[in-house]
Amino acid sequence: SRRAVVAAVDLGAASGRVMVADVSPDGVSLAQAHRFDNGPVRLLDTLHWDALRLYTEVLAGLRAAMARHPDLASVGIDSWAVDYGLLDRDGALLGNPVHYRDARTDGVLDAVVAKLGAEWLYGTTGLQLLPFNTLFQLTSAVDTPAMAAAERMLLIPDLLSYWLTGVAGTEVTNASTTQLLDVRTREWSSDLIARAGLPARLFGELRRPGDSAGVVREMGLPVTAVGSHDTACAVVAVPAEGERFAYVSCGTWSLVGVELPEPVLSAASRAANFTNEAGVDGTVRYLRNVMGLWVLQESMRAWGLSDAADVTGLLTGAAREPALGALVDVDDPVFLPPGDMPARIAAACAASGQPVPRSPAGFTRCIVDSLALAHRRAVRQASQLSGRDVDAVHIVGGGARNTLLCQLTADACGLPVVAGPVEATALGNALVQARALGVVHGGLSDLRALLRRGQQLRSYRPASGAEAAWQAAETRVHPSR
Ligand code: LFR
Repeated sequence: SRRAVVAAVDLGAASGRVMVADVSPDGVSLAQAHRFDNGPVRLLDTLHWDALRLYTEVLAGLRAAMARHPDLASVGIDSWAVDYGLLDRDGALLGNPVHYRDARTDGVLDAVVAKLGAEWLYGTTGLQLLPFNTLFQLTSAVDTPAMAAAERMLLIPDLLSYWLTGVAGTEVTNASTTQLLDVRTREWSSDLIARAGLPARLFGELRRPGDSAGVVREMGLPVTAVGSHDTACAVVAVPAEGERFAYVSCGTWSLVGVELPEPVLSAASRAANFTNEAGVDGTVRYLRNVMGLWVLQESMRAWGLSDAADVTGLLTGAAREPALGALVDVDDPVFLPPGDMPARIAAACAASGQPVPRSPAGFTRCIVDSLALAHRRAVRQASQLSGRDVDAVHIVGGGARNTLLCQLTADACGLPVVAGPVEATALGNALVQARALGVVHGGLSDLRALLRRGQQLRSYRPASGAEAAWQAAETRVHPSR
């Protein structure tokens, strides 16, 4: 057929949405059926996700989408990576999924790396070392009663899909973020699983984007596996022409990198902590996690600010602040956990002999400048380490709305920035479904060409002569390099 209406469920750390996409070879139009807040729930000492509430909201969104579009042909689900639920032999959930920012993994990365060897681990999985990778979360929980009873580990999108359909499966793009997949074969590394002392029974059969993944029992709606990792969907929807582009998938995190046909597993790549995550169509998402707008979101929480108008106010104020004043290394792990973010930024400024920002606008400027600097660093390293020339930087996701960040990223990188689409993740999710349904055809470049028709994109030219100041800023923040 020439057209399909599909639902894209996209769960982020701060909010979830159910979008409806009308896809045809002429383009995609997107509308929101349901949106809800998401966030951690602290029970005693542990940060959790409220998995049953997520399920309830997803179902409410699907009902709303169905009511408006009885011709809905399929649904695809994506979310943030690495987090999971454990199921017992009856398929029951063993405890609430734990949030990746929880402290239970403190020190675990170092212990596992000491045991397995950083080089071997990188050569096997191709993954950057992040303290919350599923490998480390599972290791931290290996002696718990839940683990003893566990028969299956399902990542968040697969868990929701299981509850909707009764069918358990594991989608490969998200599985690649666990640090338990073999980067070459894209199958579970049984060797690594054994050496890490994890039960092999937890890791079930893998499915690929485009595979069918059951039927939502309540409404008979087919589920199609997409890139269930949100970043995999977002990269599908980078509206680039050709291959000489870098992307910043910019939301709670900034995922900064390039798309490659093969992984890069060099010593330099490992030292720079670049990751080779599995993309749609066998591509490699060669990128690094930059701490992202989390730093601003968490500062806003400390200031008692939360809505879109508050962000606009802060950014307007920040734009009037002097450029490249105080700068911090946003990727310092000190900024990872929840808590008083302005206090941590102030401490970092003071420790490096810089003036401490004095107002929310001042802090916001420091955050946005520091983020643009981190984008520069990651774009340049991605290009150098992979040998891929980059002519433009695409910013997709919510951060594409942040005009200050987009302009500063262009200035810092010395490259044109193309901003948008804001809803890249939902668009990538929908396009993979539409292709599986036979409505659109071809590879990622064809899907991207289709996307360029009709998306509102905004271009930013780098300010001339800005590079030297950003080069100097880089030396200030990373003096040893
Ligand atoms: C972005 C993202 C990143 C992943 C982080 C934690 O939403 O999925 O790709 O590193 O969340 O899961």
